[in-house]
Amino acid sequence: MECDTIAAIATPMGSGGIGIIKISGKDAFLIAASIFQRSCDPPGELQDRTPPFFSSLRSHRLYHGHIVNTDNGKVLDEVLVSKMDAPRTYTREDVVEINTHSGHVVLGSILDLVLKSGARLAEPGEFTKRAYLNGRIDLTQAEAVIDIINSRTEKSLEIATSQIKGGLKTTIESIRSTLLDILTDAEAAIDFPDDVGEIIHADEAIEVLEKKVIEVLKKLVDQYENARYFRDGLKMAVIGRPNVGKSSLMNRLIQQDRVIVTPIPGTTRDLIEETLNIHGIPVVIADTAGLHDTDDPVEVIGIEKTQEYINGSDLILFMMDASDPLTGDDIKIFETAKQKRLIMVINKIDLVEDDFDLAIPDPWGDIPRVNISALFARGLERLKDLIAQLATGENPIEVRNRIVPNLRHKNALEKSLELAVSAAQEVRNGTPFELIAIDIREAIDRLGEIIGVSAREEVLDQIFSRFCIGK
Ligand SMILES: Nc1nc2c(ncn2[C@@H]2O[C@H](COP(=O)(O)OP(=O)(O)OP(=O)(O)O)[C@@H](O)[C@H]2O)c(=O)[nH]1
Ligand SMILES: [Mg+2]
Repeated sequence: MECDTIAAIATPMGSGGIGIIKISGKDAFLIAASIFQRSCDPPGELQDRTPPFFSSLRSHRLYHGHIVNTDNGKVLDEVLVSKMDAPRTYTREDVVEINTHSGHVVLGSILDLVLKSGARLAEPGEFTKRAYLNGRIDLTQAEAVIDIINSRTEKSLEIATSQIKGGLKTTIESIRSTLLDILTDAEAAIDFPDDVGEIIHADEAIEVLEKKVIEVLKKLVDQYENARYFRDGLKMAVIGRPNVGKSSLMNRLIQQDRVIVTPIPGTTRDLIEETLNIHGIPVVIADTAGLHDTDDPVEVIGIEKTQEYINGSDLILFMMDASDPLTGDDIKIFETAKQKRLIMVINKIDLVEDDFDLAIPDPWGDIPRVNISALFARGLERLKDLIAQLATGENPIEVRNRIVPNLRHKNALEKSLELAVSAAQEVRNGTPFELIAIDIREAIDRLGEIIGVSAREEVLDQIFSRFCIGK
């Protein structure tokens, strides 16, 4: 267990009302005592401070005073200091927070002083990592912290806050404990082969596996699929021939004249990304260069970039011009994107009759389609509904209080699901308990990885490296 004392600036750097420096670890009070002069203390006492000074202050209270550089007696700032005794703290260690005025120089100087006084600069996410290592939160809750910080819409925030309450952890713990019960029986059956009939009832074991393990795991995997875009965001590209109106749609959706629109085909040459919120889904939308056969070297690069972007996208808006019949270029564009989830967007319907229907090849008939006019803002709500529906499946909008695993969780859930299904089948087939126990033990380990009871060091490193310093 790490036990040195760490410190970092916990607020964003910049000018503002308040900035916070956080110190956590066994020497947090000693360090703070050596640089903090309470308003009610007689001046000049800092060097004589001994650990009992800070320990005598009441926990979870704010104290007014000044940060003083003891080397030269210089006052760095007027501050409020909070002292929090372990274990009722974020990290479960002794914690001090120094509330200073927020400015680059003042925060930097005070942090320097704290580091000189014996703390080490915290790594990204290290405070939260300690909260996890000291058993205050599990891994899913630690991940929820970073999700809360990074939430881009209210809905993604809702998911993250429900996870920080520990919903996923409780569900995983309950599946694990069911599997542990079965494993205990299986091991007893191995040790006492003569009493197998009394120890394990195959039908019961299968039913428990089905109802309490397999069904629950399947539901969690489904929930990942249905709601992951609220959490992770959706990457979407608008593609089509030159001049069909891609940039006009992008500008409409983000409600800004961000991209140049002209009647000249080939206006957009580079790929331009923006973010927007569609029914709570954080969407990254990219306007792309019109795709067609060309020798223009600039356009060729733009087209290559578009093709690369299509591969990494979750959803493609394939745009066509209602006033212009399809060409070979449209067919080629369809071919490059057909592996992806597509919406056909027929633009410029202001130029055609109301009962217009674009003639499209038969195989395109099943692809969701929407008629719009980017110029006159028609059909945009329908387009947004369709995007949300395609991203989230049946019940797009209701995510409140749902447990939504992330990709790391989902991979482990799928693996344990596979193992549970195979264990149930083995019980059915009368496979020896030695083999069944292997599957069940591995399923338990996989689930343990999610909450962190059996997580490897590199998994932890990967999770905590996503944090900023100071959290
Ligand atoms: N009538 C009408 N014109 C539109 C509509 N959408 C775009 N336009 C016009 O079509 C022309 C091309 O629009 P852009 O948005 O630049 O088209 P683009 O697909 O981005 O074109 P490239 O960047 O060249 O590939 C402009 O003159 C737009 O004003 C529409 O819904 N109706
Ligand atoms: Mg354009």
